[in-house]
Amino acid sequence: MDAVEQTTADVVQRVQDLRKLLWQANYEYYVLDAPTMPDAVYDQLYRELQNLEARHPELITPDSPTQRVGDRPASQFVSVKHNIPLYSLENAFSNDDLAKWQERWRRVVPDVTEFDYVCELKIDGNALALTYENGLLVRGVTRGDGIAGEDITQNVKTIRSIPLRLNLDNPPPVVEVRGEAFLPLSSFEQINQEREQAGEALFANPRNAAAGTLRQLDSKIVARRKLDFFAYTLHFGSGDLRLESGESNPTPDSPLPTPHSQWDCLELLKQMGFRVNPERQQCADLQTVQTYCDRWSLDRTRLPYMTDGVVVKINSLALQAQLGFTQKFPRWAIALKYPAEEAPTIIEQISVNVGRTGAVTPLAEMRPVQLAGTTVSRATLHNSDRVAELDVRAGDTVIVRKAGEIIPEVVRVLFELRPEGTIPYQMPTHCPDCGQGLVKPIDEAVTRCINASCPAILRGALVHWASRQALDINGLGEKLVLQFVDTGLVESVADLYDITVDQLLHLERMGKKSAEKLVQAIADSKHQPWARVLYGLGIRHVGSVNAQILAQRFTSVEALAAADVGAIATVFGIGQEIAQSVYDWFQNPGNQQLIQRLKTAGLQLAGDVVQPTQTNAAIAGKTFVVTGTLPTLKREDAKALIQNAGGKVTDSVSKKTDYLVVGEDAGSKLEKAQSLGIPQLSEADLLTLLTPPA
Ligand code: 1X8
Repeated sequence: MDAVEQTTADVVQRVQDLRKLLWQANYEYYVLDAPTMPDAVYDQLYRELQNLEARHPELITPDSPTQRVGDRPASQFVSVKHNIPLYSLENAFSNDDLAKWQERWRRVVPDVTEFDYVCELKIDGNALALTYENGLLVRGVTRGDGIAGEDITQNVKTIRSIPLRLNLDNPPPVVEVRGEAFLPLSSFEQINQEREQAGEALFANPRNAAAGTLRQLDSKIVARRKLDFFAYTLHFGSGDLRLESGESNPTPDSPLPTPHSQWDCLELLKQMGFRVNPERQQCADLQTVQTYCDRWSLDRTRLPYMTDGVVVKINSLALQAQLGFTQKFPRWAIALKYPAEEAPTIIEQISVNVGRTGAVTPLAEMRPVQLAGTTVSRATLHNSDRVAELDVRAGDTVIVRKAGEIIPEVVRVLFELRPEGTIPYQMPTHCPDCGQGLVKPIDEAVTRCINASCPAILRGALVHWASRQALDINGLGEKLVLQFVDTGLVESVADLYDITVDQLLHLERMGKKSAEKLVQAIADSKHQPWARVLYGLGIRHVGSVNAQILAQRFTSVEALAAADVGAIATVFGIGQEIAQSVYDWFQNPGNQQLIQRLKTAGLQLAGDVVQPTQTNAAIAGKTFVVTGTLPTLKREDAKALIQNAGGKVTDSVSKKTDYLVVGEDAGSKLEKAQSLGIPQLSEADLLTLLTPPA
């Protein structure tokens, strides 16, 4: 059973707590323009409340956040009713949702066999409706609640990418253009910097900064803030929908071509002088749509503006008109959202894990939740200081985050939802694996088990030894390692090389074939190069890159073991702390013995590392700038790798920069590189370049 089993009284409480939290979030979002709750978290808590209310309709109250249709515009601006409502889009969260959507709309028009889609990026901004009369911009209105918005014409006119006059010789009497106003990331950062200096509250994200800017009463301030706009729909006339296929031009003598598709509309908008997002794509089928979405869920980090998904539209306007709208959404379009990176869930228990360095890490065991496309049920709490800082307890509702490749972590506790009777978490005083007392140096955040023969440390060391970047022993995973250690078969990494097929046959679920395969895989690992062996030893601060660098300079284990800290630290890219750690490791008699045994077993403890410098023309002599957070490499490591391959690394982007290596949250350097047309590399691209041709 879950730690927090819910009775009816609990349900009443939960419903009330959820409402309070959502009210507060709404207030922060709509009134203060300073939200603290991520949208994905809001959506999920909202859905939880909706579900509870569906199951207990007697609990629904008229003021529940679920009962609100939309928000009214603020009072300072004049409210304007839209001629055509600004619909919101139905959301899809998976390819499955997308396929269901296609099935659904196809059932409405069973005779339609030929169709295609247009994919556009979903800009995380603020929708605007712009009205042009006889080619002149006369009104700009926010989306508001979709029925009525605020007239912000003066502010709209400050957006440089919105034409004040359409680029048409014979403009139709009335044209309505819709699109998304947004703040480029660089402008957002600049505004927040200025606000910080002025001691003002920061905007939580570019969308809110844009919303706050559009609702500024002083349009001079708006003008300074560099809002931008992408146009995406086009309506003729003041009333009903856009042209249906076959309908004549709105002004018969105008040279305006009649659009028959969304694609035509985008082209026409461009012709009329609007900025149209360049990443749009026509897609013949859902397969192509999915490829587009997959690509942009990754590549979006390279864009100088925020997107939160992909909008998929049926291309044909005739088909769009045939399908029409539901109560809330167009049937002919859907928004595929990028997988959420933050979500609320409930902590069932806090446990600890002892790693291969003896570091004791508190772990949150949680109700499984979907994050960034995977199911997450455990998250790291890092260390006891962090647990204390978060004040996270079993039973708490928390927000967990998983971005891309990053390990899931607990971001914060929703204290409003804390049940009665929880107790603060206390780290264990003794190792859960070997029972020895744990140690936490005063000046360190990490609690450690320092028992060299602790089975947890041994297990970690073995898993690391067998891992892909180390000795790459196929078939030796966590489950088997657990058995090796529990049965006492393996007490050191070196013991792996003495294991026989017969010994393996005594283990659970181990057949002769797999036993032979494993013994062979272990034997094969003896051919792995010295740099990998060095990495496999698991010396603190010696990741695969540092191992590579060290093995390149010290071409045998004897040379490395004989070097003093100073000699090690002179290697480029290796700092004092790393050097000390390597030196200390080799001073330990247990480690010296391990090296002797590995040598006897026949592992490669010497050898030249391939010198990419000599063969790698792609890197040598080129100038690189590294920016943002890379998925696996530290920025310093990436720089060291480039320099070791003969490349130059500088800190600022200029015309002389050959490549920009870009990670997440890249800022102004990325913008500058884009403006100079400097090619960008992902970490994967860089590693490919670094790999010397075979
Ligand atoms: C909202 C958005 C649309 C598009 C881009 N960004 C958005 N935020 C687009 O169609 N290119 S459409 C839309 C809506 O209909 N609510």
